[in-house]
Amino acid sequence: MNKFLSRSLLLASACSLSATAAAAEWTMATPYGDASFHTSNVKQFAEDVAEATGGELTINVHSGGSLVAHGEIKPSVRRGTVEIGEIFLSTLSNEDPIFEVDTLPGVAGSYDEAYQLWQSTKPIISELFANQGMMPLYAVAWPAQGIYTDFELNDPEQFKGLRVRAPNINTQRFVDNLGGSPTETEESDIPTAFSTGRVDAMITSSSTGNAMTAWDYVSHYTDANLWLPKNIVFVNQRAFDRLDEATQDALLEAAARAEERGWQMSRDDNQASLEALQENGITVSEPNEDIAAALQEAGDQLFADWQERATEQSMQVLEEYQQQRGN
Ligand code: PCA
Repeated sequence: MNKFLSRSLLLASACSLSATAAAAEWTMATPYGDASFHTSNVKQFAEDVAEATGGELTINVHSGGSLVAHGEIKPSVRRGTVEIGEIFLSTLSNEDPIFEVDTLPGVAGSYDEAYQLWQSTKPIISELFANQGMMPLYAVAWPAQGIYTDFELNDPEQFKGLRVRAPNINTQRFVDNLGGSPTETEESDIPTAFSTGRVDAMITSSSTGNAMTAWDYVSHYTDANLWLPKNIVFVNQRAFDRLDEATQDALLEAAARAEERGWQMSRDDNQASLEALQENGITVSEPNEDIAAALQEAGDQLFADWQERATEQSMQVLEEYQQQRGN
């Protein structure tokens, strides 16, 4: 090799080395599939970050639990084997009851209230994440939860023994209170749960019903406006600290935009999904009086049980939120 060529090769490799050292590449694990608006939002967020940082930070999104199963996403981000993740927040309820406050009936029954609840609980939730070396970036609500059945739901007796798919523990307790038989099932396992006869019904949103083509398994959606639970996106603090300040700022700014966009996407997707369900033959209706009363009773019991479990700090946060909400 002549002298000139070897010098330019050396230079070239030095340049690419410094480029790799400066630019960060992150792995992001999410639990929901590509048909979910949360996943579209995450992907847009990753694109925004790449653009705003001029490629200094690339986030590679692995959706639908394809890289890490839902239950392993938080531990993986905590360890730092994955830098950033998204989860259904209330799945952390066994760690602290504050994580399931958004899956309680009567606490927040509209997008505005759900957003206010997020603002009120964000400091305590951020503190709990910080204690484990992680930082929340943003959270977005799902549309209100309702009940999918393969019959017209018009009598509370129909809940007796009904095998209902639920996305978290609190929803399972709710089904129990109604006299049904709950099973916790990931979104990706919904089709198999129905086709193998493991469940007859499910509690989830218009959006998930639409994304999972609920019309293949059920005929009715009772739009019960139970609660608006959230997904949360969070980062490993050490990975964040390794970024230079400009990149950190760009990431936080993109996260703020993702949060704002996500709440609007949720509202829009709710409308679009309710239409899609009906276009595909699902009967959508509100609960009749008897069903509404049964849901109320099961919900009151759920709330009373939560109060038993809640820490003083969580109770205080909830009371402050309720005062701000105006009752
Ligand atoms: N969809 C997710 C969580 C709540 C929702 O609407 C699910 O059912 O798994």
